[in-house]
Amino acid sequence: MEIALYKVEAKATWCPGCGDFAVLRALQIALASLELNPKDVVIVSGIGCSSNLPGFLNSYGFHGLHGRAVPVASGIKLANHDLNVIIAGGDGDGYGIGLGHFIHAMRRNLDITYVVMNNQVYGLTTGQAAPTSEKGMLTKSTPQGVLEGPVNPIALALVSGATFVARGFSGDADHLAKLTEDGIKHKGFSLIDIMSPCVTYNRQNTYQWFRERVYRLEEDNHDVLNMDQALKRSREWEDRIPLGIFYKDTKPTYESGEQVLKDMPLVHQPIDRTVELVKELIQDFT
Ligand SMILES: Cc1ncc(C[n+]2csc(CCOP(=O)(O)OP(=O)(O)O)c2C)c(N)n1
Ligand code: SF4
Ligand SMILES: [Mg+2]
Repeated sequence: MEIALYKVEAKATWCPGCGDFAVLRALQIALASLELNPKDVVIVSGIGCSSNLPGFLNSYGFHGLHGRAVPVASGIKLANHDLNVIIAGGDGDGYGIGLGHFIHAMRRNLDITYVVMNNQVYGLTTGQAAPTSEKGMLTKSTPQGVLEGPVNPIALALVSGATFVARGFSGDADHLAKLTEDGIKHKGFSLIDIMSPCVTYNRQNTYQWFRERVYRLEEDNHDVLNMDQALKRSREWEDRIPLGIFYKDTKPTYESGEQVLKDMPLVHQPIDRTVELVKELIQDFT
Protein backbone atom coordinates (compact mmCIF):
# COMPACT_ATOMS: atom_id res chain seq x y z
CA MET A 1 0.00 0.00 0.00
CA GLU A 2 1.04 3.62 -0.50
CA ILE A 3 2.46 5.54 2.44
CA ALA A 4 0.14 8.43 1.45
CA LEU A 5 -2.79 6.32 2.67
CA TYR A 6 -1.60 6.77 6.26
CA LYS A 7 -1.15 10.54 6.03
CA VAL A 8 -3.64 13.16 7.19
CA GLU A 9 -4.03 16.83 6.33
CA ALA A 10 -3.07 17.95 9.83
CA LYS A 11 0.63 18.78 10.15
CA ALA A 12 2.52 17.41 13.14
CA THR A 13 3.00 20.20 15.70
CA TRP A 14 6.35 19.01 17.07
CA CYS A 15 9.38 21.36 17.21
CA PRO A 16 11.51 21.25 14.04
CA GLY A 17 14.07 18.46 14.49
CA CYS A 18 12.08 16.56 17.15
CA GLY A 19 12.82 12.82 17.01
CA ASP A 20 9.11 12.01 16.97
CA PHE A 21 8.86 12.91 13.25
CA ALA A 22 11.01 9.87 12.42
CA VAL A 23 8.81 7.64 14.60
CA LEU A 24 5.66 8.80 12.80
CA ARG A 25 7.31 8.18 9.43
CA ALA A 26 8.55 4.74 10.54
CA LEU A 27 5.01 3.78 11.57
CA GLN A 28 3.59 4.93 8.22
CA ILE A 29 6.24 2.95 6.31
CA ALA A 30 5.67 -0.15 8.45
CA LEU A 31 1.86 -0.05 8.06
CA ALA A 32 2.19 0.41 4.30
CA SER A 33 4.70 -2.40 3.99
CA LEU A 34 2.45 -4.75 6.01
CA GLU A 35 -0.49 -3.66 3.83
CA LEU A 36 -2.67 -2.96 6.85
CA ASN A 37 -5.88 -1.14 6.06
CA PRO A 38 -6.19 2.04 8.22
CA LYS A 39 -9.62 0.83 9.36
CA ASP A 40 -7.97 -2.22 10.97
CA VAL A 41 -5.43 -0.19 12.95
CA VAL A 42 -5.95 1.63 16.27
CA ILE A 43 -3.27 3.84 17.77
CA VAL A 44 -3.72 4.59 21.45
CA SER A 45 -1.80 7.23 23.39
CA GLY A 46 -1.67 9.03 26.72
CA ILE A 47 -0.51 12.63 27.18
CA GLY A 48 2.76 14.21 26.07
CA CYS A 49 4.29 15.65 22.89
CA SER A 50 4.78 12.07 21.68
CA SER A 51 1.24 11.11 22.64
CA ASN A 52 -0.11 13.58 20.06
CA LEU A 53 0.96 11.10 17.36
CA PRO A 54 -2.45 9.44 16.69
CA GLY A 55 -3.71 12.80 15.37
CA PHE A 56 -1.02 12.86 12.68
CA LEU A 57 -1.69 9.45 11.14
CA ASN A 58 -4.67 8.05 9.26
CA SER A 59 -6.08 5.17 11.34
CA TYR A 60 -8.41 4.88 14.29
CA GLY A 61 -6.96 6.67 17.30
CA PHE A 62 -7.56 7.24 20.98
CA HIS A 63 -5.82 10.12 22.77
CA GLY A 64 -6.45 9.32 26.41
CA LEU A 65 -5.20 10.24 29.86
CA HIS A 66 -1.58 10.58 30.99
CA GLY A 67 -0.20 7.11 31.77
CA ARG A 68 -3.39 5.23 30.86
CA ALA A 69 -2.80 4.24 27.23
CA VAL A 70 -1.95 0.62 28.10
CA PRO A 71 -5.24 -0.27 29.87
CA VAL A 72 -7.26 1.43 27.10
CA ALA A 73 -5.32 -0.50 24.44
CA SER A 74 -5.76 -3.76 26.38
CA GLY A 75 -9.52 -3.18 26.50
CA ILE A 76 -9.67 -2.46 22.75
CA LYS A 77 -7.67 -5.61 21.98
CA LEU A 78 -9.94 -7.78 24.15
CA ALA A 79 -13.09 -6.24 22.64
CA ASN A 80 -11.92 -6.81 19.08
CA HIS A 81 -8.80 -8.91 18.75
CA ASP A 82 -8.92 -8.67 14.93
CA LEU A 83 -7.67 -5.08 15.22
CA ASN A 84 -3.98 -4.18 15.10
CA VAL A 85 -3.48 -2.29 18.33
CA ILE A 86 -0.48 0.00 18.68
CA ILE A 87 0.36 2.19 21.66
CA ALA A 88 2.41 5.32 21.06
CA GLY A 89 3.66 7.51 23.89
CA GLY A 90 6.48 9.00 25.87
CA ASP A 91 8.90 7.83 28.54
CA GLY A 92 7.11 9.85 31.21
CA ASP A 93 3.76 8.44 30.17
CA GLY A 94 4.84 4.80 29.95
CA TYR A 95 7.74 4.42 32.37
CA GLY A 96 6.57 6.90 35.04
CA ILE A 97 2.89 7.27 35.80
CA GLY A 98 1.99 4.27 33.59
CA LEU A 99 4.73 1.91 34.73
CA GLY A 100 2.42 -0.52 36.56
CA HIS A 101 0.21 -0.98 33.49
CA PHE A 102 3.29 -1.51 31.32
CA ILE A 103 4.56 -4.42 33.45
CA HIS A 104 1.18 -6.16 33.67
CA ALA A 105 0.54 -5.92 29.91
CA MET A 106 3.90 -7.57 29.26
CA ARG A 107 3.34 -10.45 31.65
CA ARG A 108 -0.05 -11.05 29.97
CA ASN A 109 1.57 -11.08 26.53
CA LEU A 110 -1.32 -9.30 24.83
CA ASP A 111 -0.73 -8.98 21.08
CA ILE A 112 -0.02 -5.24 21.20
CA THR A 113 2.88 -3.17 19.88
CA TYR A 114 4.17 -0.46 22.21
CA VAL A 115 6.22 2.31 20.59
CA VAL A 116 7.82 4.53 23.22
CA MET A 117 9.36 7.84 22.11
CA ASN A 118 11.99 7.99 24.82
CA ASN A 119 13.53 11.48 24.97
CA GLN A 120 14.57 11.12 28.63
CA VAL A 121 12.61 14.21 29.63
CA TYR A 122 9.07 15.57 30.02
CA GLY A 123 8.75 17.50 26.76
CA LEU A 124 5.17 18.74 26.83
CA THR A 125 5.43 20.23 30.32
CA THR A 126 8.64 22.06 29.30
CA GLY A 127 11.59 20.06 30.47
CA GLN A 128 11.25 18.40 33.87
CA ALA A 129 13.21 15.24 34.72
CA ALA A 130 11.65 11.96 33.54
CA PRO A 131 12.14 8.40 34.87
CA THR A 132 14.69 7.78 32.11
CA SER A 133 16.69 11.00 32.68
CA GLU A 134 20.30 10.18 33.44
CA LYS A 135 21.70 10.57 36.94
CA GLY A 136 23.14 14.06 37.35
CA MET A 137 21.17 15.55 34.44
CA LEU A 138 20.31 19.21 34.93
CA THR A 139 16.65 19.91 34.23
CA LYS A 140 14.10 22.53 35.26
CA SER A 141 12.97 20.33 38.13
CA THR A 142 16.48 19.21 39.11
CA PRO A 143 18.68 22.33 39.11
CA GLN A 144 21.34 20.42 41.07
CA GLY A 145 21.12 17.30 38.92
CA VAL A 146 18.91 14.19 38.98
CA LEU A 147 19.69 12.23 42.15
CA GLU A 148 18.36 8.79 41.24
CA GLY A 149 19.37 6.29 38.56
CA PRO A 150 17.14 5.85 35.47
CA VAL A 151 14.56 3.16 34.73
CA ASN A 152 15.96 0.61 32.26
CA PRO A 153 12.94 -0.19 30.03
CA ILE A 154 14.70 -2.90 28.03
CA ALA A 155 15.78 -4.87 31.12
CA LEU A 156 12.34 -4.37 32.66
CA ALA A 157 10.59 -5.66 29.54
CA LEU A 158 12.86 -8.71 29.42
CA VAL A 159 12.15 -9.77 33.00
CA SER A 160 8.45 -8.90 32.77
CA GLY A 161 7.67 -11.33 29.94
CA ALA A 162 7.56 -9.20 26.77
CA THR A 163 8.07 -11.50 23.80
CA PHE A 164 9.65 -8.92 21.46
CA VAL A 165 12.04 -6.37 22.95
CA ALA A 166 13.84 -3.84 20.75
CA ARG A 167 15.48 -0.42 20.75
CA GLY A 168 15.40 2.02 17.85
CA PHE A 169 16.86 5.46 17.23
CA SER A 170 15.18 8.35 15.42
CA GLY A 171 18.52 9.17 13.79
CA ASP A 172 18.53 5.77 12.02
CA ALA A 173 15.26 5.96 10.08
CA ASP A 174 15.45 2.85 7.86
CA HIS A 175 16.47 0.65 10.76
CA LEU A 176 13.63 2.09 12.86
CA ALA A 177 11.04 1.43 10.13
CA LYS A 178 12.17 -2.21 9.88
CA LEU A 179 12.06 -2.66 13.68
CA THR A 180 8.57 -1.14 13.75
CA GLU A 181 7.41 -3.50 11.03
CA ASP A 182 8.89 -6.51 12.85
CA GLY A 183 7.28 -5.40 16.12
CA ILE A 184 3.81 -5.07 14.55
CA LYS A 185 4.20 -8.42 12.79
CA HIS A 186 5.16 -10.16 16.03
CA LYS A 187 2.37 -12.15 17.72
CA GLY A 188 2.53 -11.05 21.34
CA PHE A 189 3.59 -7.98 23.30
CA SER A 190 6.32 -6.05 21.54
CA LEU A 191 8.18 -3.13 23.05
CA ILE A 192 10.11 -0.79 20.78
CA ASP A 193 11.90 1.73 22.96
CA ILE A 194 13.00 4.53 20.64
CA MET A 195 15.70 7.04 21.50
CA SER A 196 13.86 10.06 20.09
CA PRO A 197 15.76 13.26 20.98
CA CYS A 198 13.91 16.27 22.37
CA VAL A 199 15.86 19.06 20.69
CA THR A 200 14.29 21.72 22.91
CA TYR A 201 14.64 20.41 26.47
CA ASN A 202 17.26 17.67 26.42
CA ARG A 203 20.59 19.21 25.45
CA GLN A 204 22.50 16.22 26.84
CA ASN A 205 21.22 13.19 24.88
CA THR A 206 21.37 14.71 21.41
CA TYR A 207 21.46 13.04 17.97
CA GLN A 208 25.22 13.54 18.01
CA TRP A 209 25.56 12.01 21.49
CA PHE A 210 23.74 8.89 20.29
CA ARG A 211 25.58 8.71 16.96
CA GLU A 212 28.87 8.47 18.85
CA ARG A 213 27.62 5.47 20.82
CA VAL A 214 25.04 3.37 18.96
CA TYR A 215 25.73 0.05 17.24
CA ARG A 216 23.45 -2.59 15.73
CA LEU A 217 22.99 -5.85 17.62
CA GLU A 218 22.46 -7.80 14.39
CA GLU A 219 25.95 -6.73 13.27
CA ASP A 220 27.53 -7.76 16.58
CA ASN A 221 26.88 -11.49 16.79
CA HIS A 222 23.85 -11.22 19.10
CA ASP A 223 21.49 -14.17 19.53
CA VAL A 224 17.92 -12.84 19.86
CA LEU A 225 16.72 -16.15 21.31
CA ASN A 226 19.14 -16.01 24.24
CA MET A 227 17.71 -14.28 27.33
CA ASP A 228 21.05 -14.16 29.18
CA GLN A 229 22.71 -12.41 26.25
CA ALA A 230 19.76 -10.03 25.98
CA LEU A 231 19.93 -9.13 29.67
CA LYS A 232 23.67 -8.49 29.43
CA ARG A 233 23.23 -6.25 26.39
CA SER A 234 20.34 -4.41 28.07
CA ARG A 235 22.80 -3.12 30.69
CA GLU A 236 25.11 -1.52 28.12
CA TRP A 237 24.70 2.24 28.00
CA GLU A 238 27.64 4.51 28.85
CA ASP A 239 29.98 4.04 25.87
CA ARG A 240 28.11 1.63 23.61
CA ILE A 241 24.35 1.68 23.12
CA PRO A 242 22.80 -1.33 21.35
CA LEU A 243 20.06 -0.86 18.74
CA GLY A 244 17.92 -3.62 17.27
CA ILE A 245 16.12 -6.67 18.62
CA PHE A 246 17.38 -7.78 22.05
CA TYR A 247 15.01 -10.71 22.44
CA LYS A 248 12.23 -12.60 20.69
CA ASP A 249 10.13 -15.47 21.96
CA THR A 250 7.02 -17.40 20.89
CA LYS A 251 4.40 -17.78 23.61
CA PRO A 252 0.59 -17.98 23.51
CA THR A 253 -1.03 -14.56 23.66
CA TYR A 254 -3.46 -13.65 26.42
CA GLU A 255 -6.31 -13.39 23.90
CA SER A 256 -5.69 -16.90 22.57
CA GLY A 257 -6.23 -18.39 26.03
CA GLU A 258 -9.45 -16.54 26.75
CA GLN A 259 -12.33 -19.02 26.16
CA VAL A 260 -14.93 -16.37 25.40
CA LEU A 261 -12.86 -15.08 22.47
CA LYS A 262 -12.32 -18.52 20.89
CA ASP A 263 -15.04 -18.29 18.21
CA MET A 264 -15.00 -14.61 17.32
CA PRO A 265 -14.16 -11.18 18.68
CA LEU A 266 -16.38 -9.96 21.48
CA VAL A 267 -17.77 -7.13 19.34
CA HIS A 268 -19.23 -9.63 16.85
CA GLN A 269 -20.85 -11.88 19.44
CA PRO A 270 -24.65 -11.77 19.79
CA ILE A 271 -25.96 -9.89 22.77
CA ASP A 272 -28.30 -12.49 24.23
CA ARG A 273 -28.90 -10.70 27.50
CA THR A 274 -32.41 -9.24 27.46
CA VAL A 275 -33.27 -6.12 29.37
CA GLU A 276 -35.16 -8.33 31.84
CA LEU A 277 -32.11 -10.49 32.47
CA VAL A 278 -29.98 -7.42 33.07
CA LYS A 279 -32.57 -6.07 35.50
CA GLU A 280 -32.49 -9.40 37.38
CA LEU A 281 -28.72 -9.26 37.56
CA ILE A 282 -28.82 -5.72 38.93
CA GLN A 283 -31.46 -6.82 41.48
CA ASP A 284 -29.03 -9.46 42.75
CA PHE A 285 -26.57 -6.75 43.67
CA THR A 286 -29.05 -4.35 45.30
C1 LIG B 1 -2.46 12.75 35.71
C2 LIG B 1 -1.56 13.75 35.07
N1 LIG B 1 -0.40 14.07 35.66
C3 LIG B 1 0.44 14.95 35.09
C4 LIG B 1 0.11 15.52 33.90
C5 LIG B 1 1.04 16.54 33.28
N2 LIG B 1 1.80 15.99 32.18
C6 LIG B 1 1.37 16.06 30.91
S1 LIG B 1 2.44 15.39 29.83
C7 LIG B 1 3.52 15.00 31.07
C8 LIG B 1 4.84 14.34 30.80
C9 LIG B 1 5.08 14.04 29.37
O1 LIG B 1 6.30 13.38 29.24
P1 LIG B 1 6.45 12.17 28.23
O2 LIG B 1 5.42 11.16 28.47
O3 LIG B 1 7.86 11.73 28.33
O4 LIG B 1 6.13 12.82 26.82
P2 LIG B 1 6.95 13.86 25.95
O5 LIG B 1 6.23 15.17 26.09
O6 LIG B 1 8.34 13.93 26.48
O7 LIG B 1 6.87 13.30 24.58
C10 LIG B 1 3.02 15.37 32.32
C11 LIG B 1 3.73 15.16 33.60
C12 LIG B 1 -1.11 15.16 33.29
N3 LIG B 1 -1.49 15.64 32.09
N4 LIG B 1 -1.91 14.28 33.89
S1 SF4 C 1 9.39 19.88 23.28
FE1 SF4 C 1 10.81 18.24 22.74
S2 SF4 C 1 9.54 16.37 22.61
FE2 SF4 C 1 8.18 18.17 22.51
S3 SF4 C 1 7.90 18.56 20.32
FE3 SF4 C 1 9.58 19.86 21.03
S4 SF4 C 1 11.43 18.66 20.63
FE4 SF4 C 1 9.70 17.23 20.54
MG1 LIG D 1 9.49 12.29 27.24
